[in-house]
Amino acid sequence: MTVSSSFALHATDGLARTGAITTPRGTIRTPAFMPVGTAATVKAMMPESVAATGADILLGNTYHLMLRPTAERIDRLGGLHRFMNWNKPILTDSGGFQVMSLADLRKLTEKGVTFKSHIDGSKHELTPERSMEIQRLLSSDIVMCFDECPALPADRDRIAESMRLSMRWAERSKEAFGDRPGHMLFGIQQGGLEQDFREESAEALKAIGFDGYAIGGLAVGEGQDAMFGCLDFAPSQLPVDRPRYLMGVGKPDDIVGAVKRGVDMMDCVLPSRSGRTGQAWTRRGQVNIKNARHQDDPRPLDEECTCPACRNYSRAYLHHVFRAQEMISGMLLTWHNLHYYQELMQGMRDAIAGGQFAEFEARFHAQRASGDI
Ligand code: PRF
Ligand code: ZN
Repeated sequence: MTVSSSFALHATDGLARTGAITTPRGTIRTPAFMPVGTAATVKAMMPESVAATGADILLGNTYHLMLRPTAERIDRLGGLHRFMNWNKPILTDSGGFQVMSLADLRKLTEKGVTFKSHIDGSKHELTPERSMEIQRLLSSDIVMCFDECPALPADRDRIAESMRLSMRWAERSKEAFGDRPGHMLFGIQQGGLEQDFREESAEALKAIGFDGYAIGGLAVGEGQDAMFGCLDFAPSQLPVDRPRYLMGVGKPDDIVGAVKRGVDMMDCVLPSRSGRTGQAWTRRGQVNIKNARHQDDPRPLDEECTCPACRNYSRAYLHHVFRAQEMISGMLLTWHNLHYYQELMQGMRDAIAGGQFAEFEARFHAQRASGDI
């Protein structure tokens, strides 16, 4: 018997969609937010705690894991799920984007990219074929095509050239991925902010055929207005019956705006990273726990939040442990932030299912504008 994966749309409200991706490792409720577990850990969180926040799926990174501890070692130890003790689905990014932002001495050719490790300076090569092999060794449930994208702003020629290279790599990725029942391969649309290039990219990907389609090349410095401008046309260029994944987004208001425009999946380091730097995200806005105004405050971070940081601790305590650089500071704030993000996603899923997305969005913005934090 072959175990297959699929996407079912349950309801739409305007362009917003809710549904579920079924995989042999579990169901992913959409719109979904994927916490980032770059180096086989969501930093400062035990995997069971990540699951308790409501996450159905994590993101892992080819680039980091191929360098340390290596994909071959993870494979010998039984795959990434077993290695990190996370039994639900894992999506892995393909490495090209991280090479371009993190590695040294990068050289890009038709074949792929060579680079030096940011950890020890050792030399490596990533190609579409090698990226597919690494993601297979990692036992990834959702594999991303190997792609490349320029930082914005970039001129049209550079954007077109890069997008067309990524489309040739998408074809090689599909060929190298082969037929793997129970695992999904997602294509990645590129083309900067240019509607015609996004269209060309979408057509190229649809001709190859993927289990899902990502929107890449956004949130790379263009600003929210420009990103939303692109999201006003990009999702509708992709198949209606496949999941759409906006890569590397974002702040809570970016996420709400993306879901409104037809996006089903997102990932971002923001809730976990900012938890470790003392930033909390709440329905009433951002709280900087470093601020001295919290040092005598007995109230929780968010009165309405049911996470352990808010149920069991005061702002004064969270302020103290941050200032004292105690490890529990990053643990509690990361837990709160991931809990808040997952509650936001659940709120959107319920609102879309009930035909109330516009009301949800209005309330989301009104609560943040109240400034009552
Ligand atoms: N491609 C890949 N990973 C990514 C991106 C991309 O364009 C982005 C852009 N925001 C984040 N992560 N493969
Ligand atoms: Zn909380």
